[in-house]
Parts: sequence; C-alpha cells; structure tokens
Amino acid sequence: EDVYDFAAIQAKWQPIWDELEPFRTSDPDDTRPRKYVLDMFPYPSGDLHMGHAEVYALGDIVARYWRQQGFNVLHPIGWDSFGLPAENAAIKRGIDPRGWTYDNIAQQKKSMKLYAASFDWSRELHTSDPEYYKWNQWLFLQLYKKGLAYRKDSWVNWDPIDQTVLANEQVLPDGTSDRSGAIVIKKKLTQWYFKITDYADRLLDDLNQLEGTWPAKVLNMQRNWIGRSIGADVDFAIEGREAVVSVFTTRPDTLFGATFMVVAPDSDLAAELVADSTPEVRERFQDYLVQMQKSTDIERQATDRPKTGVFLERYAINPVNGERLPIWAADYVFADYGHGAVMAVPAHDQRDLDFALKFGLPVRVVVDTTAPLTGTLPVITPGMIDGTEELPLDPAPLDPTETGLALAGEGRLINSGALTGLSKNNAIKRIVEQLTADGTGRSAKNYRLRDWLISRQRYWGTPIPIIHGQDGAEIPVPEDQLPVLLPSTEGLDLKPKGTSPLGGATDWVNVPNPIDGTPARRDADTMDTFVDSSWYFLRFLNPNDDTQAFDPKEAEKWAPVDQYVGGVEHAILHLLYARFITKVLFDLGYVTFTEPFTALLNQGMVILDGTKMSKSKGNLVYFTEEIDQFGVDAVRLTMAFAGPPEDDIDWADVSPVGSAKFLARAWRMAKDVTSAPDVLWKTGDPALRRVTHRFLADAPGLVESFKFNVVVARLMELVNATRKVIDTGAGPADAAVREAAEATAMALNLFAPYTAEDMWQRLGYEPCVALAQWRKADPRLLVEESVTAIVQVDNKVRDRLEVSPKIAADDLEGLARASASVIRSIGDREIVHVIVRAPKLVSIVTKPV
Ligand code: ANZ
Repeated sequence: EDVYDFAAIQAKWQPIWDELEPFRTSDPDDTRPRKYVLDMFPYPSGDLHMGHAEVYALGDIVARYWRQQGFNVLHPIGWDSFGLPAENAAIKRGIDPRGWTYDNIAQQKKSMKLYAASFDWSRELHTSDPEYYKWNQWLFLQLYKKGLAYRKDSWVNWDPIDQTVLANEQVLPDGTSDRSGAIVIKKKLTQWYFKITDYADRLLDDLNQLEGTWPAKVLNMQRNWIGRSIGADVDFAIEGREAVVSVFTTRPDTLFGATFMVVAPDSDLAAELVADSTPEVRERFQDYLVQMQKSTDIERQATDRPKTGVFLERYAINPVNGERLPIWAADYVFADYGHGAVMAVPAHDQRDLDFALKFGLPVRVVVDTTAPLTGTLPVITPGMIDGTEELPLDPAPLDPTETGLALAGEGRLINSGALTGLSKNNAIKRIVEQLTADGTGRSAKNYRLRDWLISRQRYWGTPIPIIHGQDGAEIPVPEDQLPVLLPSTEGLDLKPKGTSPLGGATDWVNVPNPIDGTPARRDADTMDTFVDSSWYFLRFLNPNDDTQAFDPKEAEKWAPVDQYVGGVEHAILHLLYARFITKVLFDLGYVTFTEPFTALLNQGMVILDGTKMSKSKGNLVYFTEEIDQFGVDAVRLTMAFAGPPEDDIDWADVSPVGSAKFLARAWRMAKDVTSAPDVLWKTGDPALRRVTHRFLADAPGLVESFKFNVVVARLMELVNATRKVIDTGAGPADAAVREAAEATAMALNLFAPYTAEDMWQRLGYEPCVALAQWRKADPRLLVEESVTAIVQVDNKVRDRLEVSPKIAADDLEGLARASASVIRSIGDREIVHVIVRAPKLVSIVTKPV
C-alpha cells in the first residue's frame, strides 16, 4: 500500500476502467466540440512489439489531451487482419490463416488493454470479418460502376517467392519485394486496377491543403510519387508506316537538336517496328529483349548504367525540319511512361548523350546555356550579348561531346529556325503553339503515378465480387448478394503457384451466371489489403451497421480525422490510397470532404544500438518483457520522454528504470499530501504555486506542438519543486503542495495513466482522471518573480497586486484600473490624476462628478 507497486496499480485499475468504459464515444446528444484522433491500426502478426508501444503511447497523449481540453474525442482501434504474413504462417504450419490471425488479435488485444491506450473498444473492427470485407466489395462495385475499376493485360511486378503480383509501391528502391525480399521480376498478366491516375492532379494539388499539418517530408514523397511533368507530345512520321509515333517531351524547345529516336524494347511499338525490319535486326532485337527482361526497372533507371541498345534500321521524320532520325530500341526508355518513345536530344539530355557517345550518333547544341536571359535581342549567336558585347567565354569546354556533360540548364536557343534567340521558356511556348497549329503536337502532362494494381493471387483477402461469363463478360455480383464469402481452406492448396488458391475451390468458384444462369466462374483473385485500410477510418464511425459501409451523417459529424498518428513507412502507399478513395467517395456524394487526414504525426522507429530491431538480427526488445519489468507507465513515459516523436528512439539510450523512479516519486507526493497530520488549508507557498501555474499554462501549447518530451521534463521540475516544499518547506499540508500534486496527476494522465489514476484517487477524487478537465492557469501567478504593488485610491490602499519587477508603467496602471476593489472604491467618481511608480505603486486621485 505504501510503496509504489506498478503491478498492483495496473491490476487494480484495469478492471475498473473496463467496467466504466470512460472512452466510449456514443452519446448523440453530446454538444462538446469533436476531435477524431486515429492511430494507424496494427497488423496482427504475433504480439505487440516496441514499435506499437511507441505509436500507441504517442497517439494516446493526443487523444487524452483533447479530452482534458473539453472535447468529445473519438479514438478507435481495430485490426488490419487480412494479408500475406498470416497466409505464409498458415502454409508453413499447415493451419488455417483464420486461426492464426484471430489468436494473434486476441493476444494483441490483451496487451493493448494492459497498455491502457484510451480506445473506444466498442468500435473494434477486424478487416478480415465478412462484416467488414463485405464493404470492400461494395466499394469495389462503386468504383467499377464509375469505370474506376477495370481489368487489363500488362507487365506486372512479380514476386517469385510469394508468387503474387506487387503494386509499384511495394517494390523497394533496390528492386526487391517489400514482402519477401525477392528480386522482383516482370510478368504479363490480366489484372484488376483502380484508376488512381484519373485523380493524379487532385492528389497532387490537394497536398497544398495539408501544408503545415503534415510532415514536409511526407508531402514531398507524395509529390514525387505522383510526379507530374508538364511538356508536349510531338508526332513524328515514320518511314514505311502509316501512323505517326508520338513522343512525350518536357523540352519541346530542343526539337531542332533531336538526332535520333529511342523506343522502349518491351513496347508494342518496338515489336511492330522490328517486325517490318530485316531478319538480322529481328534476331539482334530478340536477344536484347531477353537480356533486358533480366533487369529491374530500378536498374534500368540508374544513370550510371552503361547504355545498351539496338538500331532498328527504321527512320522517323522530324516534323519541324524534315530530318531523318534513326530509330533505336534501348532499355533506358520505358514502355509505360509517356508513349514509350523519346526524341533523343543528346546535347541537352544526359541519358541521350551517353547513348549518342557510345553509338557514335550526332550531337547538336541548340540551347546556348552561357547566354544570359535578359535583354531583347531577336537573334543571338554564341559569343554575343545584345549584338554588341563579346562574351568572354570559350565555347569549347561546353561542347558536350568533349565534356560528356549534357547542357541541361536555362539559356537561349541557337540553330533552331524561328526559335533562335528565344529564351528556353519562350521557345517552349512558341514551339507548342506552332506544333498545335500544324497538327503535329500539343501540350501534354505525364505522371509517374500508375494505376493501382489491386489483384492478388492469394487466399487471405477480400474476394473480388465479379463473375466471369463463358463469353468473357464481367458480371458484378449484385449488391444484395454481398458479401462473397471466402470459402473455407478445407481441401485448398494455399501454396503460391501463380494463380489464386481460390481457383481450386471448385464449389465456390463455379457459379451460375447471375444474368442467364449459364455456367460461370467467380473471379478467384483477392484484393490488395491496402483497399481495406483505404477507408477503415470511416467504418469506425458505425462499425456494426450492416446496412451501409458507413453512415454519411456520422462522417459529417466526425470526419475527416483531426489527428492521424503512425509510421513514416506509410508515407506513400497507404496515405495515397486513402486520399484517393476519399476523393472517390466525395465524388460519389458519400462524404463532404476531400482529404481524410487533416493532420499527420509520424513517429520514429524504436531501434537498438543504432540499428533497426529484427528477428533475424536477434536484437529484438520484447514488449511483454519490458512491461513486466518496468510497468506500462514507465514504458509509456519513456516513449514520450525519449525525444521529439519523429526521431528514432534508441532503446539502449533510454532509461525505463529512471521513468519508473520518477513515477514512484510523483505517486508518493499524493500519498504525502493525504497522510499529512495537519490538513489545514494554508495559503500556499507562492513560489511553488508559480511553478505549478507556469506548468499548467505551458503544457497545452507544448502538447499541441508534439513537444511531449519537454512536457515530461517540465513535469519533473514540478515534482522536484513540490518535493522540496514537502521535505524542507511548508510541508505536505500546504495548499500549494496539494495543488501541485493534482496538476501532476492530471498531466500524468497523458503519459502514465495508471499512476495518474491512483494519485487522483488518493487525492480524494472519483475515477477517472482522464475525464477531469485541465486546470486553467491563474495569470496572476504567471509572472516570473513577483513584487507586491500597492494600489491606492485617494491615499487609501485598495488592492495589492503580484506583478513582475520588470512590469511597464502602462501595464501596471492597466492592472490597477482593472482591479475589482479599485473599481468599486472609485465608484462613479472621476479620475483626475494617476501616479505610477512601477513596480511598487499606483496612486489614483479622484473627484466627484
Ligand atoms: C527530349 C528531351 C530533351 C528531354 C532534353 C529531356 C531533356 P520527366 O521529367 O520524368 O517527365 N522520356 C519521355 N518518355 C520517356 C520514357 N517512356 N522513358 C524514358 N524517358 C522518357 O521526363 C520527361 C523526359 O524523359 C522527356 O523529355 C523525354 O526526354 C524522356 F533536353 O524529351 B525529353
């Protein structure tokens, strides 16, 4: 009873909270302003780990904070429970992924409850429940109806270990799978896509709304991922071919410098051009293609990769000057970007220059990058500015064939017909106008973003609600027949084999055509689990509603999410998909907002000795062990105290022991206050009161700017100051000590809820401290040091003010005039004179009116 025993405190309060459900958010008549605080939901692989311990500690600070500030806070949790790890574990152990998944959920839930994050458990959801994935299928059908879900044949990223396709976003920069680590290869398959590219502009432009509330790093990653390029399409006639070939270029101004054309070897265009070429070319090309397919896109993009290619012995005609340009196939050009073909301008594009130098192709400079851009000279030749001044420049070092460096910068056009003399930007404008007028070109935009491939050839996911007729027709499963339930794994071979295991569920896959009853087959692929997490924040609003995915009225009330908290590993995929689906739902009229997450906080990682923790490295710190050893509160407090939330936490550098000691010290304060023999309410130590009120005043701003570690440091100061007064000052019965202990309990609610609740009870309050409102600081106690200023009215002392010794005369006079007793004693008399001697005296002289 008398020593701080975290295990006993945890065991005491957990059942009480379970009973009281203080974080249940359901009262429809609640008139408080609302906040939706959401932590990224976990994937249930095994028990919670230290990464979870961090995110749920930090997110909970925010949720608990807003409750104390008088908000009705929604803080739900669920499980992202479909996905490959469950399936792989199931295959390895020969068990059902369901059992594995739901066992892990039970374990995680137990840990999460012990961890005391302030979740509304009544809203818990699992994406692998039919009650949830039914609505994934509904969502799919809404996209399908709008033409935003479609099937196409294409080269896809293929994970040869997991034997499934991957979204572009799942291929890591080194060309490996973010799932299995395998080198990702290309394979041609018919797959389902969501048409996210239709939303590219909005996904890009709306990022501006998030400026300042999302980390700048994430905004940049999203911008680069979408990768909008503004330029032009230019049409080149092809000798011996009826149709023109268009190329996308961001530098149409360099058209006069084009000396060859390059097509992507794996494009249909290349195949067609080769088909009409010589047998030797065909053979060389085939060898090249086979060679190329061994390399990843990342390798192909590498700028330092030696250039390779095959001359196709075909020619394109430059629309501006009729020049004949040889056509090559080379792997630095990609089939799925722009038109899969480029006009090569080696003088001004480094890849083209490397290629030209290797294969002896001509290089022609058409932009003088040494010429300044001011001045109004219509025609300029190298070495001249405004026709008068000699440029003191030797053009020789700038020759790209000698330096090996393309001239990429700004400059003035040379050797370019009517464009000559124009600045780069004016030349771009002029040439696009001319091409448009001639019908040989037009302005164009391109995106790095590709459509979202959502088919997976795996079992443990949401079945795609489409039936394929014998005639190849796609028939959407009627909405009233949803959900299409996953068949049981009984008799199914889950092992990856390149086609979905669901295809082997004969009874499930063979169904009558819903239109005419003829034999038909269900689509056997399942959806990427990023579909599940793209809208889960809406399902939390009414997770048990079996009539709709979410209630638009509830969405109106609660959404978008005010504060989203989670790992930066989701900076692209999950956030982009959620933003996309939100915009689709907006267009369909289901929600009234276009961005799902108003503010985003990314926490760093928990690492050990400077390295990422992982099972394979054998440097895991186990959640349960830390909790058992130091207690929930000490672990949570350590997470908050370690540093700014976005920084990584090196678990070797932090001290949960120190946190536990601090908590014991804080807890003892409450005990001392209430066991003091003399409980007379004394005036209160003014110095301690000032520390307390300064803390109460500063903590909110610090929490709102996520400086949790600073709040903890300030709280430690407060506890130290209080201890001093208890031990060597006025003693535990001083009113200032009680005030400090109450403020401490209130603040600890953010970081150490068990300790806080126990203190709160000892201080004589009913649970729950989490629902108590933050005390307002008394402004009079916020002055640093104070002196007493006397306020006289007609030579009689009417008030004493605690003010800063540095107070300005005007401020002091203002305070004096605002004093209630001064106002009362002046009554309706008129002030004739005010003498101010800051900081000590204000003397007011009046006369009757
Ligand atoms: C001629 C040119 C001249 C180019 C010059 C650049 C500089 P971003 O900015 O990424 O959009 N390109 C077009 N389609 C391509 C493809 N399928 N595979 C590889 N490269 C392709 O890049 C646009 C530029 O990349 C285009 O502008 C084109 O090269 C090339 F001085 O056209 B440029």
